[in-house]
Amino acid sequence: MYKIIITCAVCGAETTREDNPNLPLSPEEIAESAYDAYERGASILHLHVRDTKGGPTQDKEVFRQVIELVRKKCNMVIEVSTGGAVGMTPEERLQPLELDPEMASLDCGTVNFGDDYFVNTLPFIREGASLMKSRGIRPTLECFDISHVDTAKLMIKEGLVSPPLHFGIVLNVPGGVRYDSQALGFFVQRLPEDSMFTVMGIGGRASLQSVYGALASGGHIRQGLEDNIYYSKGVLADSNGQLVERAARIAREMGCEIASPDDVREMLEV
Ligand code: KMH
Ligand code: ZN
Repeated sequence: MYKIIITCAVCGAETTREDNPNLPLSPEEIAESAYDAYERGASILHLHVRDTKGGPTQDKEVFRQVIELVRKKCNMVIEVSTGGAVGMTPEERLQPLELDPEMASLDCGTVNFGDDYFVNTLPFIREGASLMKSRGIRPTLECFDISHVDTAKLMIKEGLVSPPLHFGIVLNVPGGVRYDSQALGFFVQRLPEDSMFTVMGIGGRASLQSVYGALASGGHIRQGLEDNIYYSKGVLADSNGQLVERAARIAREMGCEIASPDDVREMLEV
């Protein structure tokens, strides 16, 4: 039995306090919420940051501040987002890579994002991949569509991404591929041999389904208020840690061991 990695996506770029009043926004709140998630089983922090008004920013100085605060508390692996928020420029989005984090998300294609669309052109993906390669940053190859898996394979063929491979299969973004076990199975089947993957389900139902889906298909788990604001139908989550704790409990009940940050470093060679 492999060790299960739990990533916590603590605030994202789009979730607001109106959606869930427990959303962490300031650097201190984000770091505190990440630490709570770590104590309850998370080993990777998927990190977005917010400006002083609570809006999304890719300002590397804010990332630096949060990373320093997290580092004072625990040794979680930090995966910075290069997705940022819909509408941000490529230059803006890639800024946090300058901090040489251990990991970063690399979104492998364009997708509807509610009434918006999230743009990831081939030149942008190549630029992100080559920056990550030159800086020794392990990408999480986020795929919202099967074509994105093929794009990730193209990056591998072009020598811009190399093993160990870690994919993020992102299902149920409004306007994207809906979550169901057949869709998840098809994605998994299309991944290169020996890939590791984390399943991300957006929205309350899909997020909980993704925990079971990951465990059933040999993948890893992501939870957090970026993906889902609910604990159960109509009941808001009281924290990121609460969602992580449930996922860790389910994984343990299925006989799995939860990976520590150092296990992640070994598994993903970060
Ligand atoms: N906020 C979304 C538009 C990522 O972190 O790489 C993109 C996103 C993906 O969250
Ligand atoms: Zn994200």
